Amino acid sequence: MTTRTAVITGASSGIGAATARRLAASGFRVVLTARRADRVEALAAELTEAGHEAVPYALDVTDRPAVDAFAAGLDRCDVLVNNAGGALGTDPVSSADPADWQRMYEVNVLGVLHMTQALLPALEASPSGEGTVVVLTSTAGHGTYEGGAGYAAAKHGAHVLTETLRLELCGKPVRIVEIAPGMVKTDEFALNRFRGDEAKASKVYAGVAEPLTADDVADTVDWAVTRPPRVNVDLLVLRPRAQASNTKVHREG
Ligand code: NJP
Repeated sequence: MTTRTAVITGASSGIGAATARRLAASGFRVVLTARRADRVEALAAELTEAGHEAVPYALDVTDRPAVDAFAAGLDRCDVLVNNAGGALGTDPVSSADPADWQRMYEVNVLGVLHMTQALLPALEASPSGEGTVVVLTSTAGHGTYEGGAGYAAAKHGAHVLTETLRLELCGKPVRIVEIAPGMVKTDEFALNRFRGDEAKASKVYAGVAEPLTADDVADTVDWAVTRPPRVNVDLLVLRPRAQASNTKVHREG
């Protein structure tokens, strides 16, 4: 029998990489996917060196044939962490670029759909009966803010997918978990949102004493998937203490 296996999308950085480390430490064989092969290979090597089972796989979650080929080659999947995603731009609705919205929908919503559809048969067949789908949405999936409509619309889409799937799979041995973080300071999220503009990216966290870390979020994923199979953590919202809502953040100085 192979080891309990967790597939993590977007494992090349931030929350995905931290989740891979946490789940490996919890005894999962982790399958690390992202588009940047060198990143997932390096992380897999690091985890293997530390005595864990880790397999790298270069995958774009918006490429359905590639996702299907990946799923076909997998012998087992007990946990799927749909983490790949992100934001592009902070333009108001009046002037936002529709191409950015399309890209955000493709990765944050359709990416989750592709991966979940492709891996559901394996998750339902999980030998441990612990098939679990985790979706990393956002507090932007539960409320909006000025300049955030494109990202919020996509994350609302991911939230609705998750909630609907839980209803549709009721009675089957698969749990559906949504983790919705607020402000998390990761190396690339804000940088990608502002297309590499470091000054704009660092302003997001300016004066915030302690934004969440990638590991804070990974810890909640690990906790949710290691509950007894009867326990479904429907929705876990976490924010830094300094962030009371999407629009109320305490900044020092
Ligand atoms: O972001 P980042 P975080 N196919 O940019 C991958 C949500 N969230 O860890 O493909 C496959 O470090 C990309 O890998 P690569 C957020 O929306 C965050 O902060 O190699 N993978 C990278 O590993 C996202 O869903 C915050 O470029 C694709 C990963 O996705 C999740 O948490 C707040 C891909 C993104 O890692 C992780 O965010 C919040 C594709 N087409 C929600 N496109 C926050 N940081 O503040 C991208 O509420 N990736």
